Order: sequence, then structure tokens, then C-alpha cells
Amino acid sequence: MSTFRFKEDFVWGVATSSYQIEGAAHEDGRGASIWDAFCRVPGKVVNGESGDVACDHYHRFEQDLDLMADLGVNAYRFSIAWPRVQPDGSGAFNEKGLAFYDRLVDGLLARGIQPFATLYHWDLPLALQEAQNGWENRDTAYRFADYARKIGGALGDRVASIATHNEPWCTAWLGNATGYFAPGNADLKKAAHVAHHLLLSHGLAVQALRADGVKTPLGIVLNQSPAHGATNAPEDLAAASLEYAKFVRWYMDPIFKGEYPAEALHWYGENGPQDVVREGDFEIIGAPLDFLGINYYTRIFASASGEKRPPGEHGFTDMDWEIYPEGLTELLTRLNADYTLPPIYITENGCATKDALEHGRVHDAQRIRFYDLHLAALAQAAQRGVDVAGYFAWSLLDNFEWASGYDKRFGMVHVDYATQQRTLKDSAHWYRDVIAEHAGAMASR
Ligand code: IFM
Repeated sequence: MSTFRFKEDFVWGVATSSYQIEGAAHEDGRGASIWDAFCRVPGKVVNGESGDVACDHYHRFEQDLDLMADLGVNAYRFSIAWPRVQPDGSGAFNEKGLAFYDRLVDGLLARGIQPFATLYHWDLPLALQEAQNGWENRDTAYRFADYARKIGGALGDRVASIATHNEPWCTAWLGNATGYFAPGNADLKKAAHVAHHLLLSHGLAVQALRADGVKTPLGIVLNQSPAHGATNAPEDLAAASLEYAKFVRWYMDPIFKGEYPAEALHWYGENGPQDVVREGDFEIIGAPLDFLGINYYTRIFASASGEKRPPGEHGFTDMDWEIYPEGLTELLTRLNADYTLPPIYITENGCATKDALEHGRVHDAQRIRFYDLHLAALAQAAQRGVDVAGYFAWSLLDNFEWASGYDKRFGMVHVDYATQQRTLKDSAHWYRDVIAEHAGAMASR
């Protein structure tokens, strides 16, 4: 018996993204993405791996939809590969690519599963990067809005929601400040420019979809964490406040308050976004939203004093991320106090664990505990007045974990990459029971 309860129409989902699962990188007219190119740069991805084949979901999606139906989820969050539907990121669209998402959405609806679409989960058409430096260029925001309109027209009548971006912090920061992700730039000013253009593209897309009469709920997905100082010393607390401003408020404040946080702007100094911010941008970025998606994995630990992160009550995942469920309650209650927000979905939450497939079973007890603790923390936030609409476990399948390649497994379904055999892990059985129990409890009310 689980200890948490959610409202009657709570959305129980699983999430994935295009480049991480689809494969079929060179089929049916798909263009190249920045990740196709990045994976070929020696040393960027563990074992030189790529999403060329991944989970071969492009060919096996019917089987994967059956898995979801078997789990009893009522929603599936997926992303659309921009280069699959518009190979160059501008100009002609690719009918075969669009047809794939058509089949996917229809397959979900046929199984009673609500499709939650994300327009951008990091796979920018390579042509836009090569021709105009991708998100560094303001024009890419306008190309994104055109692409959004196309998807709105093609799928808007059938999907349950459209999120513009997934985790723009990762695109901006990991892709451009540290070079850890595609396109691999290590330049703070570029990162600030990219972040601004991502936010702008979000607002432009929302405006364009609304202008086209798309009625689907629209939102954005942000990765967020509370930030804690190593000690209560003023320098540690100041470090935590700055990290929170750079990670959370850098995206939330423009969208919900119409400005960048002064604290982080000060830190960026001459490397900030000022050269690319134009009059009227914040009105576009602040276009009203129907939902906010939050991806939660861990907390930020900030130490100016050199104090190390303590081992923690729940330990660490295979990504070496601290398991800190109470941070989810803390984050959501703080957001609820700081902003006027639309309903919130937890659009990702999960953990990589060292899984072993033995005799057809994967005993991923750590993952079950992780989900259990975080769902309880989420229910706490709901009790404290946060409007929590749903939860998407990351991820349905083991998949291509970006710079970590296939080494890290986040799925509740195990994938044997040599055979593409799917096996439900213990956590998948557990999640099915939780969903069923919840549905049963609701029915007997
Ligand atoms: O796999 C990623 C996903 O693409 C974005 N959010 C975090 C996950 C785990 O690292």
C-alpha cells in the first residue's frame, strides 16, 4: 500500500525523448541533428556511442505502446525530433517524419493514453547550427516558432498538451558554457545568448500556436532543484542563492515575472544576455501558459567554504546524484509562494541504477524506493496547496543517456541493446500496482 494519494484526475505517465530512444537516424528523410554530429566527436560520449539505433523505437513503437498500456499509465510524454519533421530546420517539411508522429499519437489514443508532446528535447537540426550558429542566432527562435506551428496544425487536435522546450538550462549551460553537451561550446556569453533565444523561441511558439487557434494546453518543461548552502555561514548561503538564481530563476523569472534575476545578471556581468535582449522580448517570453512542467532529480549543494556534500540519508544514484526527495516538496512550495503558476506536472523524475538482468528479472529496489519517496514528497507538496496535476516517471525505457551513452540505465523497462528485448523491471511492476491501487481507491470513494 502506498502512503500517498493524489486528486481524482491525476495524470500517471512515463516519459522519453526522441534522440534517446528512436534510432532510425538515417531513415525516411530524417535530417541530421547536432547530437548526431556531437556523438562523432572523439571523447564526447562514453564509448563513442550515439543515438543511431538507440531503442529502435521508430520501428518498435507499437510494442512500446503495448508496454505502456500494460503498465496502466494514462499519459505518455515524448518529444518530436525537429530534424525528422523538418530536416534543415527551415523550409520543407518531411511528410514521412510527420507520419511517424501521427501513427504514434493515434496509437496512444487507441490505447486510452494521453499524448504529451514536447517540441524540443535537444536535437536541433544540424543545418541550423552550421548555417547560423543555432540558438546563438535570434533567427533560430523564429524558425522554431514556424516548426511549432506545423506541429500544432498536424497534431494539435489530438495531443493532450504541447511543451515548447525540455530543460533549456541544459541546452544553454551544458551545451554552451561547459561544452559537455551538443553543440559543445565552452563560452559563457554564448550560453547567455542561447538561453535568451530559447526563452524567446518559447514565447514566440506559444504566441504562434495561440494565433493559429490551437486549443491544446501549452507549457514549458524546466529542470529545477532547491539549492542549499553547505553550512549556514553567509558565504555558503549566498552561494546557494546564486546557484538557485542561475539554475531556477534564470528561466522562471523571465517567464513569470518579465525579467532576469538581478543577482544572476550581476554574476554574468559583461557575459550576460544584454547584447541580445530587445525591447518587447519579455512580453513575448511571458505569454500566459496552461501548465508548467518540472523535472526533478536532486538538490544543489553550494559550498563557498569548501565543505563537502554529506553522504545523505538516502545515498546517491548511479549518476552520483544525491537522492533528496524532500527537495521536491521544498522546491514546489517555494515556487508556489514566489510566482503565480498554472498547474504543475512533474514531467520527469527518476534515477539511474546499476541493473542486472538475471533469469528474466531486474530487481531494481533502489528505483522503487526512489519513486516511492518522491511520490510521497509530491503528495506533501499537493497537501501544502501546490496544484499538482500529474507525474511522469523518467523513463519508460533504458535509453541513450547523452554524454553517458548507454552506460546509465534510467528505465523501468530494461533494454538489451544487442537484441532490443524489453523486460519489465521490478519497478515497472511496482508502478503498475501503484497506478491500479490509486485508480481503485478513487473508484471506491
Ligand atoms: O535523460 C535525461 C533527459 O533527457 C533530460 N532530463 C534528465 C534525464 C536524466 O539525465
